[in-house]
Parts: sequence; C-alpha cells; structure tokens
Amino acid sequence: MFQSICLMMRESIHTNWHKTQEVYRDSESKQVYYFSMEFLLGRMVETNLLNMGLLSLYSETLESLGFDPEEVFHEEHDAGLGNGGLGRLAACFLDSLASLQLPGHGMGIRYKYGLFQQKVVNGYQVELPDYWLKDEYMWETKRSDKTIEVRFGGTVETSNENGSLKFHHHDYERVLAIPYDVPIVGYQNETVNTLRLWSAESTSNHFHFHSSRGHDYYHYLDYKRSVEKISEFLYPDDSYYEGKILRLKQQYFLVSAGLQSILQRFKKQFKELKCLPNHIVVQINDTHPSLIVPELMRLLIDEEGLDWDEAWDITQRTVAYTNHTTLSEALEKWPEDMIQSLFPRLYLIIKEINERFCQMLWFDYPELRDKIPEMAILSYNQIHMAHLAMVGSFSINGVAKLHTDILKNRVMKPFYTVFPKRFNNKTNGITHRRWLLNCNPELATVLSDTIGPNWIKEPHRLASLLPFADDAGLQESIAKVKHENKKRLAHYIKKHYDITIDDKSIVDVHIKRLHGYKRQLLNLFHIIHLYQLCLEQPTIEMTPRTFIFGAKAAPGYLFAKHVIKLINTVAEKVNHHPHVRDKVKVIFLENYQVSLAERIIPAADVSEQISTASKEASGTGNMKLMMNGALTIGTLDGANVEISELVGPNNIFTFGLTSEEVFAYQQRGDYRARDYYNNDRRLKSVMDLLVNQHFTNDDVEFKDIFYSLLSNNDEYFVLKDFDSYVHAHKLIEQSYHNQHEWLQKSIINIAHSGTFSSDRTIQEYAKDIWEIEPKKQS
Ligand code: B1N
Repeated sequence: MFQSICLMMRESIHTNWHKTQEVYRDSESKQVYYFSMEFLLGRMVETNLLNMGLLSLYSETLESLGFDPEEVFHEEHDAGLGNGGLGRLAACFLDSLASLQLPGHGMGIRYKYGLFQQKVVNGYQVELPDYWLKDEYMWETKRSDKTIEVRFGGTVETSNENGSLKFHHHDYERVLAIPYDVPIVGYQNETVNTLRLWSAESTSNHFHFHSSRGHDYYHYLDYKRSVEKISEFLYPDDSYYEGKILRLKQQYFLVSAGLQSILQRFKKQFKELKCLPNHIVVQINDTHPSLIVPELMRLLIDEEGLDWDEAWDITQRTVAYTNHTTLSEALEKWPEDMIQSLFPRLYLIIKEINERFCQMLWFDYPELRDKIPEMAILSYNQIHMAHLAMVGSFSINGVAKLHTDILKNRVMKPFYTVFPKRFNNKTNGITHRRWLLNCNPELATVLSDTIGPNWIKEPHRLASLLPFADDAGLQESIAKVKHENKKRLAHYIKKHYDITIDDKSIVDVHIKRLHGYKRQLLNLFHIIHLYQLCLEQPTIEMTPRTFIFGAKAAPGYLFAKHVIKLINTVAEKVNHHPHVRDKVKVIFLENYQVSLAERIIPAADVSEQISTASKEASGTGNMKLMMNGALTIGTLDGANVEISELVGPNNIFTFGLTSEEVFAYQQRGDYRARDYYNNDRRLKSVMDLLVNQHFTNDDVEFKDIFYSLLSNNDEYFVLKDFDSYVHAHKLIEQSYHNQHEWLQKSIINIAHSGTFSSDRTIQEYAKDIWEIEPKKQS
C-alpha cells in the first residue's frame, strides 16, 4: 500500500517537476545550489502529501479501505543523511525554497548508510548500521545520463603554451559520480525543486583505468573497493572534525561532481562564463564543501581557459559561506600533505590563493601584519578551511545574532576587519509545515479556528494570537490538545518501554545530540537532586514530572557515551523507587531521529536549551518546541537570546552565565569547579552518588564523569550553573501550578514562533545574499 501510494504521488510530482525546470530554464532565473554534506530529510510521504494538498484525501481513502494511515506512512524509513541541526536545517531550507517558489536546489551525497541506528543495551549505546536503502527509496530517480567523472590523486605537470602556463593532470584515479534526484515539493504551489544526491561508482571497464601501473585484476578490485567506499557512510560526528582521509574524499567528491554538473548545464544555456555569478550562486553549509573555491578556480582556468584574475572574480562572486560553529574542535584543518597528494592541482591553487591573500594583507593592512600567520589559509602545514571559505566568498554568515556577533568580534575578528561587508547574520529557522502543521495537526486546527488559516502561508501572522493569550476558550483548547498529545506519547512509551508515565505530569524534554556543551549532565544533576529530595522527604509535595531524553553520541566520544549510561542508570533507580516513581520519571528514548522528534515535540511542556553560553551557534530544537507551545528553560545562548527578546522575560526561564561571563572566566582562568562542589551541599551529595556505588557496583564510567568535572575543571561550567538552574526549575513548577498563567505563556510562545519559520530565514537569504526571486509556475 505504501509503495502504491508513492507511485501514484510520483506521477503528479514528476509532471510538476519537469514543468518547474522548464520555467526556470526559459526565464533564465538565477538559481541557488545549497551544497551540504548532510540532508536530514526524515520521512517524506506525509509532508509531500501535505504540500500536494492531498493529505486528508489520502488518509480518508486509506481508512475507508481499512488501513491505518499512520501505519502505512510509517512504512517509510527515515532518510537519516545527517547528524543533527546542520543537516536538518538543510532539509528545512529545501522545503522553504520550494514553498516560496524560489529556484533553489540541494547538492549532497547519497550515503549507502545514514546515521547509525542506536540501541540501548544494558544502559549502553550500541550502534547498528542504518541500511536505509534496503527497500527501494521511493522518491529518488537515478540519472545515469548525467554521470560525472571525479579525479583523485595523480601528478600535475606544467607546460608553457604560447607564453602561458598549462597544467596537465596524469595518473589520477577515476571515480564516477552518479546523481540520484529527489523531488522537493512546494506547499500547494506546483513548484518542484531538486535535491541531487551523488553516489560513487567505479568505472565498469577496468581497461579504461588510466594508470601507468597496468591493468592488473587485483589492482582493479582494490580500486573498485576504494571507490565504492566514498559514498558508503555518513560520518557520525556532530560539531566535531575528524581528520580522516575518506571524509576529505567525500567532500571533494560532492564539490567536484556538483560543480561540474552545474557548469555543464550553464554552458548549454549561456555562452559567457563571465555571467556565471548572474545566474548561479553556491551556498556552502559550513566549511565541509569549501574545496568548492579551488575547484571552481581549477575548472575555470584549466578546463575553460580563463586567466587567474577572471576566474578569481567569478569564484568570489559565486560562492557564499555559512558558519555553524565556533567550537575549536569542529574547525576543519586538513594536513597540507593530504591535500597535496589527493588533489595535486587544487593544492597549487590553494597555495596561490594563500600567497595573494597574505600579500594583500601585508600591503593593504599594515596594522594586521603580525596577524598574518593566524589568518593565513596555509600555515604550520595545515590548510584552514574556514579561512579559505572566507577569502573565496562574497558572503559569510552566522546562524543567530549572538553567534554572528561572536564571529565578528572574537573568533573571526581580523577577517571582519578586512571584509566587513561580507559578514551578515541569518538566524536559523524551521519549516512550520513539518514541525507544526504535519506533526501537530490538532494544534494547527485550534490556531486556525482562532485566527484563520492565513498563518499557514504567512507564518508571522501567528502573532495575531497575542490578543487571545488570555482567552479562556483558547487556553482550554490548547490544554486539551497538549493533553491528547501527551497521552499518545505515553501510549508509545508504554508500548515500547513498558513504563507508565503520568499524562498529567510536566513533560520536560531534552532532545539533541549528546555533547558536553549541550549539558545533558546538568539536567541529570537536577534530576538526581529531585530524587534525593524525595528520598529525604518522602511526603514532599511535587508536581509530577517526566524527563525525556533523546540523544545519539558519536561512537568515539567516550564522555558522551558515559552520560548515556548514567542517564539510563538513574532512570532505572528513579522509575522504580516507591518514594520517587510517582513524582519523577526519567525516560531515555532510543534512536532519536526526525520521526521520533515528530512524536515527542507536540507532547512537550518544557524545552531544555541549556548549553554553556556562547557554545551553541543557534539551536533549532528550541524553535520547534516553542512552536508547539513548550516553554523554554535556557541559557542566553544561540537563538535562545532572540526567543527571549521576542517573548519577554516572563515567558521564558533563563538562567546561568552569559556568554560574556563565560568569555571573562576563560580569559582570567579563575574558574574553580571544585569550590562549587565543596560549597554547595546539594551539588556535593548529587555528585558523590556517582562514585560511591549508589547506582551500580561498577561505576568506572561515572568516575570518569566525576573527574572530568573536578580534575579537568568542568570545561562547560555545569557546577557553576547548577544553582541557578535548580532555581529556574522551581519557577517552572510554580508557574505550571497556575495553569492559566502557564497557558498564557504557552500561547505567547506560539504567537512569536512564526519568526522562526525557515520561510523567514530563506526570504532573508534570497534577498540579502542570493538575489533571487520567486518564479510562479504556469
Ligand atoms: O548547526 C545548527 C545549529 O543550530 C547548531 O547550534 C550547531 O551546533 C549545528 C561538523 C557540525 N554546527 N556545526 C555542526 C555538524 C557536523 C560536522 O561534521 C560540524 N553542526 C552545527 C544549524 O545551524
């Protein structure tokens, strides 16, 4: 049934798909290509039906045929081609581009294995491969006719032809890049854009293998294996740079295949390469595709015969760069010799770009001369990809106001001095179609009943809810929807975990990748504190709370894995202790992914956004949760700052150090975590439970956590922020007690969430960076 539905949908999608491409071509529209190593699409059947305007019809028809629509739709495996926020942002952007009728497409990799599937065994995370292509992927179309060749390794020779240098590439390894196109359906507007995912294949005939090393069969098999590995799996690291050669190959594979296909299409239609920036813009999602800069230079100079200055002008006017993190462990720095041996020609180009950039600094910015070593693209045998991206692009943007300010005034400060006009902010957003209309249709109906349905096309109109924040009728309807959503989640938890949660409890959710800076540990310390309160005072009055965690840890990130084990261990204790279990429940939902988020978010009362201030570039879960009426407990970090400004201090629970305070501590170096352990009785008794075998008789993992806080001086200020976090949770409990007050806050949050629709974000990119306009179909 699922496959039949998809086949029917494909017919009408494909008609509009062809039409859209014709309209773009005939109108010579400028088109944007969003290059990203990750697209975290999740399931597409429901959102495609929604956007086609057919969701109710299909659901009703399925029911009348005796099928449960949910069961049929859930046959679709999540497309998990991303780690977390960065990959999901790319997917939301595609939805908004199509829904706003903008000519914009995605370029990515068709990984054979998406992000690993997480199982929890005995409290530990276990990773299983995500073989998402096991069944046919119903949305993709293979386009063998558009195959591209990508070249790795080899040597470069120069020759002098009529006074100009020519570069010849020999003995390279040939890799075929096969595109698989996925249609991106706009919301009820007949626009269908393209996400092009590249798959690596070896050349089928090994006699075509351009190697001086001969046509040896075993050599061919080795070659075939090494090629197929390129698009085999997604690296499971979030906000972390792993300097693996295979990852670098993946990046170049995407960049080279994507760019060549764009140039091929461009040249068919237009003659003058000089006009490239008038018709094409390439947005790079973090530095992962930043080899686009030297690769475009290579194609323009070596293949198209342009000179350096012409090529550089075109490149700089075509590429735009988005930064998503300031964490030093996530900044990409590739070893010079790795770049040189994998891409000998790109290496020469990067050296030349670096040389010219450093010369320019020396002559034009004498005051920055002593900064040249730290600004260079190539220094200490490393290639700094962020520097390459900044020098080679016309736009550099951060993803929330605070984050952009930190880039301008701290992390990228000297670059901001040199290129002040390039820097700009584009606060992230989420598609309200998936994250409200589709995942919480009952809430959407209540909203439309109150303010009419215009907010669906123009999400800022959700602000019309503000006058109704106090309205008893609306409050009651919203409370009812939330309660129904909690019951559904409770049912899911009962079925899959055999744990009963109180559907009248405060549902508090912390769902995101597991990372030290995201401080799941701080949340857990508060939970342990509540647990101890219940033990000390068995009759204590407490509004029952359900704490839900969903988080994957990178397989090699031991600290994060220890935190998962600790959450599960605490959950086991808390959920069974007779003095605690009716007041506090802790659930770790395994395999957190897009489809699970769609279940959890509509049921949430409280949204945990508690990163160490300055560390979370934006966050987007914060936006999804507020849009579904949850109230935020959060630090003044990332987009929380903007949420707080919009809803006002009474409608959010902020706590903890500010980013300025964090920077000041780091600068002075006078934070003493141990003092907080010694001086706060609650904190000491919480932490001591980690190492006194209270939870298990073998607590090596927990000792590791304990010592990371004390011996390593608590890099993320968990101990410092504990007190104000506990206080904020007390305020939450009080406020929840007064349901009228709580629902008013909830409505105010929903009303302001329209600002965080990715439609708003994409309109800003379209106007300020891309200079593209909507194209009506027909
Ligand atoms: O990008 C999201 C932001 O909302 C988050 O705050 C930010 O942490 C996230 C290397 C990353 N930054 N950097 C990454 C992902 C994978 C990888 O290999 C870095 N992800 C973010 C959207 O702007």
